[in-house]
Amino acid sequence: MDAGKKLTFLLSNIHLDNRLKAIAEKVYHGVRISEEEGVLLFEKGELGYLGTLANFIRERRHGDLTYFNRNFHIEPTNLCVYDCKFCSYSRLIKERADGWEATMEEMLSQVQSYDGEPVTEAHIVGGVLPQYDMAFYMELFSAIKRHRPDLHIKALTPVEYHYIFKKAKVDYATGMAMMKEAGLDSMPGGGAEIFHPEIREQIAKDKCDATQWLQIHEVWHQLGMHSNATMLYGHIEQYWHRIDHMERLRALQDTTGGFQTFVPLKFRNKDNQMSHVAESSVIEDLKNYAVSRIYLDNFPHIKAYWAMISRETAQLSLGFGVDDIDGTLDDTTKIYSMAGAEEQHPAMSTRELVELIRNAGRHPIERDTLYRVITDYRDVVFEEKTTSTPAAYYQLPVLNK
Ligand code: V47
Ligand code: SF4
Repeated sequence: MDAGKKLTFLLSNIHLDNRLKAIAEKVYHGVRISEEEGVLLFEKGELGYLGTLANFIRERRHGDLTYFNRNFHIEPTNLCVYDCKFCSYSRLIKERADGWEATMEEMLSQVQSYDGEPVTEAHIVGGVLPQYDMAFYMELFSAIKRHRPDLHIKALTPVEYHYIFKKAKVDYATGMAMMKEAGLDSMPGGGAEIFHPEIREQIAKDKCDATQWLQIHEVWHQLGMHSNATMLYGHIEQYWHRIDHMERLRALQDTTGGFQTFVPLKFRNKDNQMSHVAESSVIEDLKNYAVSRIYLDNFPHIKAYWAMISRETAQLSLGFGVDDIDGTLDDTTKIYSMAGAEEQHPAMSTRELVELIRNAGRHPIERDTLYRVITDYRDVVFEEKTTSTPAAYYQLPVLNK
């Protein structure tokens, strides 16, 4: 049954709660839902209902198309002046022996190691340290562009920008314009966590607040540029905090239109100061993707970051509003492996990503960071897999008589 028929079938269900039916009507007619309705979806919407609504929206926007890209991460350092309670990755400066601090040359040689490879994006993000200041990042971006002008630089979050601009005594608009001039192409969605101060102050005290995070994205969008937004969920927040978070994003997007993708990030609890907090279930993760798709009616894409939630959950999420699963990664990020994600060395070949999407019944598209199509895999056939295992391996052993 197609997504539209499923939704009309759901609307004809006489047992469905009237308030949920009213939300389904709104979704069917493309009408925006309110904050109260968003909370109600979390509280009362069961998985099948939410999936039907979210998949209807996803297929109305994208059909079966499911996006991925070829990317790698550069993580300059895991030392950080901040002390976010959920972070398994960072080490405070006093624990310097336990961390890494990459030099400009090391990061450039990481970029050079992809020479001749069809990667399209370098995602640069890490801890916050005084030596990685505005001048350092401007030189890094320029040097990457000199070496490989076509490589898209998706780098740093308002957490770093707020810190380096303050240190350099420049305002956000001037600072972001200078970053653009140096070669920055887009901003990833990190550092958003949960915007509401009631939660933010408990888990991510001292770093940029919600207003500053949103202002930096706003000035970036005003320069005609794009960015993503994340939400770290499934810890001490309540449903209304999630909706409050999405509401602030939806309101800014109404003004600028610069966000491309919303990336819900499931809290992972290994080796951090919140290890006593249980992780959310897969059902909860799927509900969260679905509500995000329904609530954020002005965001083009919803991403499931496969490295964090496992390949199987990424496949499932494609039926719950998700249309993007991030990229190849090439084992270049430690943020989630250190926090307990299933993937200890996250890397997938293009073929594996394509097959993962196809096996979920969807149509794989390799995109660049701005969602321009690089390869449509609808009719691409891969060569048969070869095996290096000698044929003799398959022979039955000769039994001794
Ligand atoms: O801001 C840190 C999160 C983010 C944990 O824009 C954790 O395409 C869960 O923003 N459990 C950085 N999450 C990563 C990020 C990102 C990732 C993939 C794609 C994009 C994109 C952006 O990681 C941080 C923080 O919210 N994080 N520790 C943890 N224990
Ligand atoms: Fe530092 Fe980012 Fe970790 Fe917070 S989440 S401690 S800002 S690296």
